[in-house]
Amino acid sequence: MREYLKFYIDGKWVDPVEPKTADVINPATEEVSGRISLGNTADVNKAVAAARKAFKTWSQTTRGQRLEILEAVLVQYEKRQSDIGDAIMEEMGAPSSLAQGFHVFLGSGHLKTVIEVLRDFKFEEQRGATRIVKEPIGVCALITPWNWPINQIAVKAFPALAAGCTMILKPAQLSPYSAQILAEVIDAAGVPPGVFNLLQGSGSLIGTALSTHPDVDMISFTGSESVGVEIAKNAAPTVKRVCQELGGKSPFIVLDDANLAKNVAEATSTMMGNSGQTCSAGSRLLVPNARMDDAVKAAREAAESVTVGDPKGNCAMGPVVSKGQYNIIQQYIQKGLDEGATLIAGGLGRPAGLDRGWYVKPTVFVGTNDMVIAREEIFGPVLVVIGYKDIEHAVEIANDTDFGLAGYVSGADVEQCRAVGRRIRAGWIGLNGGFDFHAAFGGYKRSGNGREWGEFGFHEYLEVKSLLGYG
Ligand code: TAP
Repeated sequence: MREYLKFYIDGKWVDPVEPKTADVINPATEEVSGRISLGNTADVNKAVAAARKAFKTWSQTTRGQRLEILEAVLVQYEKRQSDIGDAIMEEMGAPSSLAQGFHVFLGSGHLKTVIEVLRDFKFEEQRGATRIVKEPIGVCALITPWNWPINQIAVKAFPALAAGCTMILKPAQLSPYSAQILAEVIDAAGVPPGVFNLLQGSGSLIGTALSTHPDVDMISFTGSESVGVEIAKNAAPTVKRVCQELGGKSPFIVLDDANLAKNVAEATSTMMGNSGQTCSAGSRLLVPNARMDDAVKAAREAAESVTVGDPKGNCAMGPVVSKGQYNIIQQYIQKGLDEGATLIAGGLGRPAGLDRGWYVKPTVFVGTNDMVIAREEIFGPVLVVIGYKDIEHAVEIANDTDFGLAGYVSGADVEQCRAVGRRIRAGWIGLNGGFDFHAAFGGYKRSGNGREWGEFGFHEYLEVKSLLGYG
């Protein structure tokens, strides 16, 4: 049993102002795996005051001082990687290989990238007689979800530290452990008191207290569209910057010259990774009508070969994060059946032999782009295959969505892939695969308004000042 009952405020582990705890449930067993404290507005006020006080000095540190601290954080992170991986497996159900692998790797990858960017980042430049100076925005509230818990914190906290900001992190109640260990890492690295503060608790209470707080300068939020909108409304009266990284319903276009069986199989198994709980998942698979039969065969085989099971064991997919998420996904599968989509793999209920734990069958439908299952973010292992007539039609379907987070194109003709990629109205386009920590990550349309990762993540945490008559 884990017990994380203290918050990290002003460089110390402190009790909440009023004791209140909540159980954390292991989604693989439905059993209690530990307890956390839940904060209230008095805890928020303490954390914001600490961050405000620390901003005076942290914002004035040199690039060299911040690099030294970030390098110390990396050393401590690398010492705790296996603890972080275990925590992620236990809190949100990622298979051990994934939690210890990609989840943990994303944290250190972002940190190394931030260090690399900070070495050369231009905080000042001369433009004619004007000096442009980029300064830290101030006290930032970082509100994060449970789906890639360390990644989501890393893309906010590390660039914020590098930019000279101070912060209060509020992770999701469903994934509190990895955040606590990260706070231990930050403490062990010697980050000065008040620069990084951690509170646990409900979004509707402490998330709202942070969003409305007059002494918080910026909110960086990743999660659902509805909460993103609420935060923006709550933040409006104090004119805070609000950066939103929201959901997606991203198209994966397989072009007609592609190795269809291979690409469809890869797209299907990738989409099922992390139990489909990835905002940038290619959850609409667009294939040429003329090759639909082959696509169905490849998608069915790929979905049926995804091994679902206990995250501690050797499986490709664990449970989804919670009972609530399980129920939402089941409702969407039912909706797909009701609206006449053709089920080609998976379906309602748990996979055979898995009676406890929030396990979902890797599910594939063939449907049309007007169906609810093709329009709303399901956030589970549910893929919709959609046929297209020609490239124009594929691009039209790809862009016929409220979202614009990601898109994927695969095909043999590289120039054609590039041309199609350019036409997708989304912020992150994979052309025959590819991964880059320096690429900007963020959405068009209702997928958000910010850009994280690499150098782009720095800009979120900076104000731009013009000193006229400088030169
Ligand atoms: P959200 O409700 O959006 O939660 C994300 C974070 O926001 C959590 O830390 C949450 O706190 C906090 N929060 C909730 N209400 C808040 C408020 N009024 N003010 C400030 N912060 C608030 O996501 P969820 O419930 O975990 O998942 C619901 C759906 O959101 C999913 O089905 C999925 O579609 C989508 N989702 C998208 C993403 C990405 S990366 N785009 C990630 C997760 C979920 P709590 O600890 O109280 O939850």
